[in-house]
Amino acid sequence: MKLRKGSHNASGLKFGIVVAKFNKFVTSKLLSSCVEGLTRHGVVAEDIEVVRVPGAFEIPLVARTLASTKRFDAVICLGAVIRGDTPHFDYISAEASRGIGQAALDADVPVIFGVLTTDTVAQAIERAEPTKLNRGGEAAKSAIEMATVMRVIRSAEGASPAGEAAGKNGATIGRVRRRAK
Ligand code: INI
Repeated sequence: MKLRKGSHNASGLKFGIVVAKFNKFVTSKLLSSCVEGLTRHGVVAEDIEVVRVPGAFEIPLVARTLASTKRFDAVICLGAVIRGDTPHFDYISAEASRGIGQAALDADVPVIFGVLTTDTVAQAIERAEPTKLNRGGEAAKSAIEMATVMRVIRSAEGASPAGEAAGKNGATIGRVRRRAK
């Protein structure tokens, strides 16, 4: 059995971030935690590009466009859809999640779902708070892990079946030794 995994060393990697302006009191916190998470793992400010869109509904098109440029190792989508008294929530959250997933598949680049979908404003605030659940920081970590594991998988495509190789950014291409029975 072979084990392929990413790493948390993101130096030299480039990230695009799409952030919704709707519910900015939440999404601005997601954005700052996300940028902080990236830089803490070695990403420099010049390698982060942020695009603002009106609401979560608009995220997928911009995410797909950014990802398709192939200028980024991953694209991170940040938004906050908060349930109200109408079915609006269901349409927007469904379209955002479906479209973000599709963007990754269309562009063949990791696209991370950092969109909160909550019943209440309090839940959204809790999830955006840097000292609490901090979904912006989590999105950054997922993006780094996906970017590095994709590099590993792609570099393994041409590797010899018997060989072991060290991936870039400390990621692992190796063999899992079988345990003796
Ligand atoms: N957009 C959000 O990002 N979050 C919401 O909670 C929200 N609500 O509740 O309406 C929302 N609506 C705007 C939507 O994303 C589009 O920007 C708008 O419909 C224009 O296409």
